[in-house]
Amino acid sequence: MRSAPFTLLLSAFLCTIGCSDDGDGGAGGAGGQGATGGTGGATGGTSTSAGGTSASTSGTGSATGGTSASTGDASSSTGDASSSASGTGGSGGGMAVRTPAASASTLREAGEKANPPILIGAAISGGGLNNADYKRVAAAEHNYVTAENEMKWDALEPNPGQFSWGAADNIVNWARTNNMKVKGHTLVWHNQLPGWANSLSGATQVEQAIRRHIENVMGHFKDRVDTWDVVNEAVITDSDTGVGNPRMRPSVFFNALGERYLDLAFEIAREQDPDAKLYYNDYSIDALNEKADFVYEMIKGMVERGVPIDGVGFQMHIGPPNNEAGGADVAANLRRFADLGLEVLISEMDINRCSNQVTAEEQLTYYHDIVEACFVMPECTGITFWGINDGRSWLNGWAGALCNGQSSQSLLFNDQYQKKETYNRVMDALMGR
Ligand code: 9MR
Repeated sequence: MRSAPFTLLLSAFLCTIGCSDDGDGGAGGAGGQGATGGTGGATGGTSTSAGGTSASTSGTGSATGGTSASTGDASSSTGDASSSASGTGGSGGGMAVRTPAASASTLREAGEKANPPILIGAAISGGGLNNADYKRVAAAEHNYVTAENEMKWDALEPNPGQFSWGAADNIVNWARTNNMKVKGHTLVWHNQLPGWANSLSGATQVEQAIRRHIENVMGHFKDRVDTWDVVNEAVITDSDTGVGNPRMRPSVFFNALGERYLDLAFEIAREQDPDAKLYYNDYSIDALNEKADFVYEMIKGMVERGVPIDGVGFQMHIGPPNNEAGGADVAANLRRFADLGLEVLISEMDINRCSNQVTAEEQLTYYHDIVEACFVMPECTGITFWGINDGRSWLNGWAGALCNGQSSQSLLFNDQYQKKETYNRVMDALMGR
């Protein structure tokens, strides 16, 4: 396992997904999917224009008490696993467990037959859906979809009040045809914002833009998308590994509204859909580190203020440019968030092998132990991998990932769409092995 000092040293000169000046959305992965490319969709449907967190470390607050098997509809086909989360949190209630399937031949089946079920997701790109093997593996092995780029602000609202739905609709409709649930990603994020949104200023302008965006996007996908990353990556540290001076990230949103932009976004989202699951999502908060502590206090404050938040996504990008996290650390971290009464999710998992910072053996251990940490907790309602096959990983083309033209070897399938040993280790964890 990589020692913290080395990680720190390395991260001191890396600046990638956590940098506040990377608003152009980056280069896209080796598969050629750009951040804004080729929506090809109808435009129109415009405008319904309306109108100090402390950084203290907190205990893990692990639940104590005996275990009790939870019950749930293990046979549900697409598995509304999220419903199983309610009522299981809270430090006084004893720790429930998830029971694995007796047998399963795909990840999806293992998730659906677990009790309670757990969603098994993948980031899906429009480009990937042009490939028959990609589509076959994606649908056979997963029942939860996150659009890799096609539902971001720049893709959906390229001009103020003018929406472009085509590329996102393709993914959402493909998912639904294959009985997969969709997570909307992402409503309010400093990155992949169109230029016009980035140059807004003043509380009124920015609040109106947030409102119009959320209302139109959630309105368009209503009845097709019922889980949302409402706010993404609102916190920054000096290093992308989650270390050093955690603070609210400067952005067009934070600069105009302060921290209350998070409350506002969740409240508008709740007005739009009283039943949707509303999540906060961030990277390098996977382990018990400074950024995770800061985000914990931020989310705790929101829960205490009655902000309508249902859960937190832990991206779980392991290896450069982000943090490393062992299974025990992940378990303790997820537990304290679940004890706030929230769902927790692994939302963007991949493990980068470039530069051998994570060895092949460590990668297998991480995949098994991190998936296991989530799987055993009924409050952990989904595990999403950030892509299908290595060749299309965003990491391959991302400078801070240190790949230098090589494959990041970060996912569960190789370029021939064959299962890798990483797949087997994930399957073992889902089967309680
Ligand atoms: O995988 C996405 C890549 O194709 C884009 O170029 C990049 C631009 O920011 O965004 C990637 O996805 C990110 C996700 O939306 C939010 N968390 C970090 C992910 C990896 O950078």
